[in-house]
Amino acid sequence: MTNWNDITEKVHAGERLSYDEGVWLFAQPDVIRIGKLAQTVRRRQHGNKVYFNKNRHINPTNLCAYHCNFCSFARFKPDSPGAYTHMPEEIPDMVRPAVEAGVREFHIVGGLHPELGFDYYVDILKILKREFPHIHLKAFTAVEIDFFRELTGMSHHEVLSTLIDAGLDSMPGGGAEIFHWDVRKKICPEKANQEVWMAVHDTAHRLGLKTNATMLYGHIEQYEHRVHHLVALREQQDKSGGFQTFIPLAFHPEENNLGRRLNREWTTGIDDLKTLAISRLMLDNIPHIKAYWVMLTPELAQVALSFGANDMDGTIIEEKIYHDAGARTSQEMTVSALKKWIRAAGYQPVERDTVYNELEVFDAPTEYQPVMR
Ligand code: V47
Ligand code: SF4
Repeated sequence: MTNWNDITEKVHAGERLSYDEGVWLFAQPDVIRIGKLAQTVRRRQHGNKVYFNKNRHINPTNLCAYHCNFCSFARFKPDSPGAYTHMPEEIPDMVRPAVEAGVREFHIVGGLHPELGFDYYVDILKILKREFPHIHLKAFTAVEIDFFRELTGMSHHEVLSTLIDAGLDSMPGGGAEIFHWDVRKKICPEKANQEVWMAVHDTAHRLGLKTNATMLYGHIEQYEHRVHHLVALREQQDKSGGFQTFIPLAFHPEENNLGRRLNREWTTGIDDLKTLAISRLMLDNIPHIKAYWVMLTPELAQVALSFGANDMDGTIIEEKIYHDAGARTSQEMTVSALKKWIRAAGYQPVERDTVYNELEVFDAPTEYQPVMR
């Protein structure tokens, strides 16, 4: 029978937790105890450091050929209220102020445009790389890559190679949602399934790209589905090794079918912390766990740093996916605010680039600092 003593011993010995142990942990009400265990792992791996970066999100279009039930961002017709498409040549001027302010990464994801072809996406990378060669382009989820395969008839390998030639440097972790088909068929049946999502990341890793992974939780899934998801990622990482960060994504219920039709609600802070902590415990081969402040709120992200997370994401500047779904957080965080949140939680802020080279290690907090308001 699974019990705290065995799990604690395994965590202290650096041994891998099983699927059953993951499910058992989710069922435990003692989130502090789960957090303490996750913190043992996090401190062993990263000491007192918390990473952030200077990034800017770019969502080129919200027109989408798919209809995911949790999505509040997509529009389906060019004349639908709020629908937009930025053409590639418009984008540099949109993002220039961020570049001038020192941003080092563009995080580029968006809708699967039903009419524009693959060249639209290739051109976005080419133009941004030409204008801003020093900026890292972290672009397109595995779902987008698979959509490009469908558009062009090319293989994932050919699609990714073309994008790398155009300037792609790494890939974000979106589109993973919940892999288990019992859930996936209800929330996003059109999307690349588990096997395809994994195959894209496998190909990316073999082409030398680092990628991230996510899990969208807090909608219709059970704990078993979450643990199945984590174990699937862990197995893929054993094979291809290129995942660098895992980001649990809390479902936001406004303006989407799941929120409206099924009356799904916001996740609770306790579930958010538990999910982060168990992710840290289960994913023994993925180095970083991100507390995405836009989604969690900076306040909860700060607490998450003591529940296994070691990364806060970055400055972001413009965020649409979560704000369309009801997020009340701001769109942007300055570097000095990020540093304050991190230091006030008792950690040492470290500015990183996208692939975790340390760019600047800031002073560790020496005394308690009240959080700025
Ligand atoms: O794939 C969409 C999720 C993802 C909702 O790699 C929603 O560093 C909650 O993947 N409620 C895109 N979540 C965001 C993403 C991401 C974010 C930050 C950092 C990184 C990274 C990746 O957002 C989608 C989907 O899973 N999403 N709608 C919603 N209503
Ligand atoms: Fe389209 Fe992505 Fe929204 Fe699904 S989650 S409807 S693929 S924009």
